[in-house]
Amino acid sequence: MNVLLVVADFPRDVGTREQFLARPSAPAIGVNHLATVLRKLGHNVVVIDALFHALRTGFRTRIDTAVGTTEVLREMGDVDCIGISITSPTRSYALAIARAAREHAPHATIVAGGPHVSVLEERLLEGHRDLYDYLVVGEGDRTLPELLDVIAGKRKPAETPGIVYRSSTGSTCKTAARPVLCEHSLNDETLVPNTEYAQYQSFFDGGRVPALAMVTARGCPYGCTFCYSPRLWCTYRCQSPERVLSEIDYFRTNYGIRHLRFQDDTFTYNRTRCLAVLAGLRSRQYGIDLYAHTRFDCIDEQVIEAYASAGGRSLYFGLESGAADMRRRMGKNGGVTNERIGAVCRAVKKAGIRLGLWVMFGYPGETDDNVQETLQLLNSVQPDEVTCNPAHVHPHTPLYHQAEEERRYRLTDWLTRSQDFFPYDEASEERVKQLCSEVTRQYAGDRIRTCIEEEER
Ligand code: B12
Ligand code: SF4
Repeated sequence: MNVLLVVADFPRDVGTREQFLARPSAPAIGVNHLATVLRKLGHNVVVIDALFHALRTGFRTRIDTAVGTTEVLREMGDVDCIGISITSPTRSYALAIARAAREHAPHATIVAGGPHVSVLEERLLEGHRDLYDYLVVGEGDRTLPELLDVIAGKRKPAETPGIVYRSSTGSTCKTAARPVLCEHSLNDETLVPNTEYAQYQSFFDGGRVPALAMVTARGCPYGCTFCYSPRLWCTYRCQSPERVLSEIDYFRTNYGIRHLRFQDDTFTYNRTRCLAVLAGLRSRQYGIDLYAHTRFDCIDEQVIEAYASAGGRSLYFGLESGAADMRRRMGKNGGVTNERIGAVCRAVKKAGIRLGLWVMFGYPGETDDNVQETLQLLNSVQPDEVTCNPAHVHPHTPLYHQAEEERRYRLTDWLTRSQDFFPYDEASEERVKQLCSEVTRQYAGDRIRTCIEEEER
């Protein structure tokens, strides 16, 4: 089958210029992985990754995804299936892509997948009956190949778990949930040298250095109130150290990668696995620079040392607030004190690793004193990079349920309202954005600072 997979562009009203620039540039792992799976089954697949394009050019150039889709559809000729990957903030771009697809490939089947689809499920189909033919809820690794069989008439939709579709009578049907991939499958089935990466060889941070981004675990065992990851992935599952190292070996040998960004939600969560991966990397002496994300309550000095000696360059932590009470409200960092946070930050810096922090302003209940506590903590630990976000509500998170109870938002708002993001408190949004912008700028890392300076020249 001829398949086009499209990743919608980055949302435009995310907040501040600095926030945009702070994004790491990395190809969309999920869609490229799906493309590799489909190609292995003999399908012809083209990927448009508009998010990556925006990221790698520091948002200086953007692909209009709908226009891009139209052009690629013309080049591809007959297309059987168009798959669109959607997050909640990119849902309006996804609609534009679907409209372009309907117009220029009227016979193609349009399938939507990704986090936003798993949030709204059948509501999304009911809201856009003319645009989407099928929705894939949850992981697409097994569902999408089966769905192509459905489209080819080789399989019945009702017998395909994990989809939403319209029956012949026009009613909306949802099949049984697709079980998530077990760890064994994560090791086996996702052992696809991601051939798509060939086209991304020099993506990293807009530079020319061969690099790789990997997600070596799915799910997060924690429960931060603003975060959709735990619900999206259900349970935490990780690939074995051997599996992780074999993929790195592959990309080192074939593409000479020199940077590696672990996009796992909490890279150090499984301490034994993490130490084994780091020991393997250290012994290989590839000299690959590592970037990873984690939390203050699942890291210790030994892991920090191991990370540094395996090539660790940057570690990013979700600090979110300098006020212990706010962190507690956010379900963040399991009671870790400011003293402990300070000690971890010092250990990271002492090991020669760049310290990156994620901070959130405008969370419900945050006072001016809380903001001052955050600024003081930042001042005392002197991070190398800070990325600030306003408190945005994403559907089906605990924060959303709070907002829903307070009658701020309903799930259907993500169908009817056009803004990309929903600030928890719309009245303070501009002030919060300004604060985010100032703090990100104050601690801007070299890459962000260069982008800002280039833009201002
Ligand atoms: C890496 C990452 C980023 C990178 C993206 C780099 C890149 N080019 O991919 C950066 C830092 C730029 C980023 C930015 C943002 N992100 Co982000 N990000 C992630 C993260 C940590 C990993 C994504 C990933 O690769 N996952 C692994 C792959 C395998 O999963 P996947 O892409 O979802 O694909 C699977 C399924 O969803 C499905 N699928 C996906 N697409 C499709 C398409 C079809 C047709 C089908 C059938 C199936 C399918 O099948 C895939 C395989 O199973 C996730 C959290 C997470 N753990 O997933 C958040 C996450 C996706 N981001 C999120 C958000 C909110 C954002 C931002 C809005 C943050 C902000 N405030 O600015 C921006 C907006 C970006 C955007 N375009 O939407 C949310 C989305 C929530 C929602 N309701 O939509 C998530 C889930 C985080 C969270 N904890 O809530 N992000
Ligand atoms: S630790 Fe990170 S990924 Fe996990 S629930 Fe909290 S914010 Fe989400």
